[in-house]
This record gives sequence, structure tokens and C-alpha cells, in this order.
Amino acid sequence: MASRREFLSSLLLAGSTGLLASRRAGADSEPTLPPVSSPAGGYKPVVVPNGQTLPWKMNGGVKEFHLTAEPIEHEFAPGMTVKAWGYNGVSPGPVIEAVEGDRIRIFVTNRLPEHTTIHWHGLFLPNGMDGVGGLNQPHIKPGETYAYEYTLRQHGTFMYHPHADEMVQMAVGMMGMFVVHPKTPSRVDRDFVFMTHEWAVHPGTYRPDPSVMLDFNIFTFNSKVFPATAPLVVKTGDRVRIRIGNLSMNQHPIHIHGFAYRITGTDGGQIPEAGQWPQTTVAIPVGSTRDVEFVADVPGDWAFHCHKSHHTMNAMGHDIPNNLGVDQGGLANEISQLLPGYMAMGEKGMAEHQDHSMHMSGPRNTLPMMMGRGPFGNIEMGGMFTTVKVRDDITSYEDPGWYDHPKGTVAYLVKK
Ligand SMILES: [Cu+2]
Repeated sequence: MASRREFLSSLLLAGSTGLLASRRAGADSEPTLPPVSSPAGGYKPVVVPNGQTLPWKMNGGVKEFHLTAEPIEHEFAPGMTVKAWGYNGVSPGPVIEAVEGDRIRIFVTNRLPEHTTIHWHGLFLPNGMDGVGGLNQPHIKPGETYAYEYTLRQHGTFMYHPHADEMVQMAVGMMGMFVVHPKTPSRVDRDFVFMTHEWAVHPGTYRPDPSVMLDFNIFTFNSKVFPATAPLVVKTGDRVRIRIGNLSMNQHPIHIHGFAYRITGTDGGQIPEAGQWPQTTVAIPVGSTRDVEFVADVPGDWAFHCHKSHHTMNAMGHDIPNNLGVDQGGLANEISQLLPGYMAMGEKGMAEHQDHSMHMSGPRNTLPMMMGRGPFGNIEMGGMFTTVKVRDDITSYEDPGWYDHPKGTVAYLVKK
């Protein structure tokens, strides 16, 4: 029979593995509904759609984190996988989450074929910890491990990325978000974190092309494209914060339907209430972060997306001939004698592409320009698109499925 002591230590063990399990669970599944107020001195952990936070452990009063820079395989959505570079097996790297006042030590191991460094974007720290290779430190050579150590003197939303061979390393996925909670947490029920990015992956290839400057064809939220992007599930009345970072080559104007955000912070710090203004689209400039907050007081499935319409498309919408208004009837017959299965498209617009992409095979390792499907038909987008799903009386933040509209609240047909 187990002694009282054995019983207690097994309880402790179970408790600590439970904690570990729930920290890791952030990766794939949503946590269950947390209490409305944060525990004293604690903070409400961030939610990383399609991603995860970085585990840490205390060592003599210092919070220790480990990052490994390494080649990875990454799937944007079923049907398209790339050979990218990232941290700890993923891109973007895991979100670093800490609290103002923490002393932190981050070990960085380089398993890339070339040297690297990490810069802690927006953080106030000693000059020698700033991570610009050649300027603030020697480069971290393949196989080496460096430690960065400093005290967090501010709170807000920051980022990390290499400051070595920047053009290549960021283009192939090396970046991550860094969240510092204030000592006294502000009231928020759901706190989401996104890294936006854009990639040039030529159809049929597997390596993002770092030489492309502006002409990208894959646009991602936390490195996923719609419909592989996870929805943001919230309860009606929740105060929601969304933190968005951008280390790509273009600005992303991120738009929400049904609500107006207040922009409450940037990577430069918090914005005092008197300086916050309402907006439905928040521009995330290159090399910057934005925190937005709103109260989700109306249930439904609300679109949340980049407002550059090319950024809500996937690769096959890119760089194609303009056939709008062109009668291709005669031509299509002639071409199909040379190319069996040829189909002329684009004369009346591109909406028809989505249905054709279901039965016509395209080039290897790329994605149709639009591939979403909703309760009323095709959702003719891809890329930087997801939904904020607001629901009454939910008991978990698992994806609740499509919204069931109350009778008489959907736009209706009056004439055919
Ligand atoms: Cu965009």
C-alpha cells in the first residue's frame, strides 16, 4: 500500500505534468474557459492560433528559454509543404511569453547551415544583447550555442528575428513574437497573437525564394493560409486583444467585420487611452507590431483578414493572363484539340476557378487561389483570412462550427 508520502509526491508529479501538458496544449487545442479575472500576480496566457508558446523553467531566479534555429518542413495548408527555416521545428518560432521585471536567459543553438544571431525587436536591453551580428556580437556559427540575458524593463508586444543574412533568413521563415505582460495585468478575456508573413514559392518548388522583393504568392497568419487558419473563438461579451506583428516586405491592413478595434499598443509601448482611436482596419507597418482590443458583443462568424485583396488569395491567383471580358469560345475549341482537358476560364471573373480547382489537377506543391467553404457555399478567399467566432453560452473555446443564424437575420432573395 502506498505511503502518505508516496501518495503526496505522486499528486505533485501529476500536478506538474498537468501544467506542462496544458502549456503545450496551447499548440493545437484551445484551453477551456478561464476565470474572468486573472489570478493575483498572474497573467492570462496568450492564445496562439496554429502555434504555441515557448516553455521555460526557473533557474536561480532567472527564467530560462531555449531556441534552436534549424531547417524545418512546414505545411501552409494540405497540399503545400515547403522547406523553410524556423525555431524549435516551427515557423514562426514559438511565442516567448514573460512578465515585466523578469530576468530572462535565452539559449540560442544554431543548427542552420550558416551563421545566425537573434535580435529582440523593440526590447530595451544592454547593447551587447541586441543581436546585430558583427555590431553587437560575433555571429553564432553552425553548431554553437549563445546565451542572451537581460531584465525585461517594459511590457507590450515585441518580436525576435535574425540580424545575420537578414534577407535570406527572414524570407524563409525565421521570426517569432515576444509578449511581455505588465506586472499588474489589464483585464482581457482572450489574448491572441499573430505573426503575418508572405512567401514566394514558385509552383512546383519547395524552397521559398529569398530573392523576391515584393511579388509574393503566399500570405500567411502564423504561417497558415485559409482555410487552414484556425478561427478565433470568443464568448459573447469577451474583451478581446489581438497582437499582430509584421516582418514581411509589405504592410498588412488587417480588417475586422462587425466591430471596431481600439489600437492600444505598438512595439514602442502602450498608447494612453486619450490617444486611442477606433478603427476597423489596423495597418501593421513592416517591422512593427500593433495591439488591438474590442468587446465582442455580437454573436456570429465575423471575417478577419488582410484588406489587400491579393493577400487573401493563394498562389494560383498570381501572375496569370487577364481574360476578363475576353470571348475565348472559338480559341478554347482549337486549344483543346492540342491540349486535351483544356478549359478557358476568366471571361466572367474568377469565381469559377474554385469549383474547377476541385477536379482539375494543377502544378505540384501549390494551392488554388481560393479554397474555403462555408455554410452558404464557397468562401472565395485563401491567404490571410480567418474568422472571429463569437458565441453565447459556450463552455469551451474549441471551434464551435458555423454560426446558426436566428430566423429572419440573414439577407434574403426577393427576385430571380
Ligand atoms: Cu496583407
